[in-house]
Amino acid sequence: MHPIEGATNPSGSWGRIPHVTDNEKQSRHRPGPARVLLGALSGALAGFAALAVAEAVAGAVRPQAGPVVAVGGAAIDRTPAAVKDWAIRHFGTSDKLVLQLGILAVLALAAVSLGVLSLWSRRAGTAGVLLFGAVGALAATRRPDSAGLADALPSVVGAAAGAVLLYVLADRLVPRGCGPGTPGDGEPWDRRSFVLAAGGAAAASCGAALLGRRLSGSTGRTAAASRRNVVLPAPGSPAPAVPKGAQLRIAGISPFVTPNDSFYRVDTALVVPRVDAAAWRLRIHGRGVRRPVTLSFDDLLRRELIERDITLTCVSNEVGGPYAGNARWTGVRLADLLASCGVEPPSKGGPADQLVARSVDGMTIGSPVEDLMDGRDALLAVGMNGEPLPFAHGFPVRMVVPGLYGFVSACKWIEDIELTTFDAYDPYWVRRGWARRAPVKTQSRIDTPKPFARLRAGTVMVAGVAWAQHRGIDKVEVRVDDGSWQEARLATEDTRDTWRQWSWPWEATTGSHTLTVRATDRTGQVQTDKRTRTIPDGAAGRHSVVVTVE
Ligand SMILES: Nc1nc2c(c(=O)[nH]1)N[C@H]1C(S)=C(S)[C@@H](COP(=O)(O)O)O[C@H]1N2
Ligand SMILES: [Mo]
Repeated sequence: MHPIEGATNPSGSWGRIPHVTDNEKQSRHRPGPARVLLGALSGALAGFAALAVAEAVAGAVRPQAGPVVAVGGAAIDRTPAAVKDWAIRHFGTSDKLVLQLGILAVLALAAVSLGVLSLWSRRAGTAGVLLFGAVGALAATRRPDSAGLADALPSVVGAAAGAVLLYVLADRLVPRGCGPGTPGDGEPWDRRSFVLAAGGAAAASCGAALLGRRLSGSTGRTAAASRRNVVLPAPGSPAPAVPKGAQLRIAGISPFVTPNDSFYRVDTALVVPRVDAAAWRLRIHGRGVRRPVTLSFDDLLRRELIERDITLTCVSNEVGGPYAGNARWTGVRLADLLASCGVEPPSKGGPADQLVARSVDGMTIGSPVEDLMDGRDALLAVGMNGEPLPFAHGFPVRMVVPGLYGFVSACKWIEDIELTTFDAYDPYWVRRGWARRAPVKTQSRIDTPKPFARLRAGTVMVAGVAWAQHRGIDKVEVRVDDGSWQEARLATEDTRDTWRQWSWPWEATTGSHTLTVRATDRTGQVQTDKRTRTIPDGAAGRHSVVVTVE
């Protein structure tokens, strides 16, 4: 370290430099480690200030317009399906946390680099900060749920704050008399002024960050209060009690009814939308809608409610995967609501064959109108297992349709229903290579024993669930290694829209064994053994589990 680096300048002002030789000028272009460190610190502080201010402004404007959420959302929308699949497989529902941490890591690295860069050129450093602001602003305004130019505000204001701060801090690291952007370690610099500016900025940023939390928290609190205030009326058409025999008493089997807090969650939302039910509206319009309507949450609750058990499955579920759940849903029959708006299915001459549901976060999900009006219990659901929908599962209102994968039917946080045609409009997932129409494929899963379990020889209960929503499951068979198929015992059927548990007692013999399961649905279709990928319309193939018997 240069001896003068640590020297205190009592006045806190710049020392005078009487004369600078060319040689010394050269050396000023190479700041020593201490100053580089302070440059990096300045960058980090500027980055933190930019984010904190941006989030505070977003808290006031719209939480979804914050740069991290906006850039993250844009990244999700642009991620190729294969990468998204990989992320879901490896990180499960933490994939979004991983993405957010990744964005923050990139930002931190960029901020630190820009801080060091500004030791040479303050202009380049601040321009870099503004460039990041522009990226955030662009991402925020181009999101499908963007409210327009106002969404650019958080990133723009944040970046401006960060840029000014970086300029000010870098200014204090550059000795006077060297000309702009020629820092040198041999020169005294404004240490006290730097510490004051840096400390003040850090404190102000913390204040902005806290303010941002409070502001976005208050919209969340209004929504939470609106959810607490919901009293679901008793359904005019309640679901019959689940038959006793639908739930087998076997350790390790998926419970027949999936509790809300363990129900799988799949969506593109980086931050779960928190919608205020009191302010929520649903608009129904489009082709063949003779009486377009806009409904409030109370309007919906005043209609006749029905209650149905429906198993929901995700097209991204691998064979044997976890993205399936069964719940008791309360809601309005979508077919009745559509009929009351004058909508007719294509088979009765209606001009629209696709219903596009749009959510508050800009998701679009298309379902065949014919399926929604063919007599099945397609729901605009308001309740899940006896309580208002949890925020993560679509509060205040979502769609649930028996027999269709979630990505073509189960729009959460729904706010708009447009009747159109498959020719005229491709919704979100279709634009990313997934199928336009996707009925659920017949599937079965071994829940127990677990893969690579070590078992004792003797009787082992092999058990799991099988589903073929809206067709029903008629048979499940299990086979050990290359042996013959053995018929499993089926639990009592609740409805053909729900999954069905099954079990088979196995006389396990020592050695390594492969257990395989297959289901047959009520149309007589046996679950295929031909493996297909999840994209475009769902994985096919049979689940097997390898175990060791000792
Ligand atoms: N708004 C919105 N709704 C959505 C999605 C989404 O990304 N955004 N994902 C769909 C998919 S792919 C599935 S499988 C189901 C999952 O519903 P769940 O999270 O309640 O289990 O929601 C559907 N509805
Ligand atoms: Mo899905």
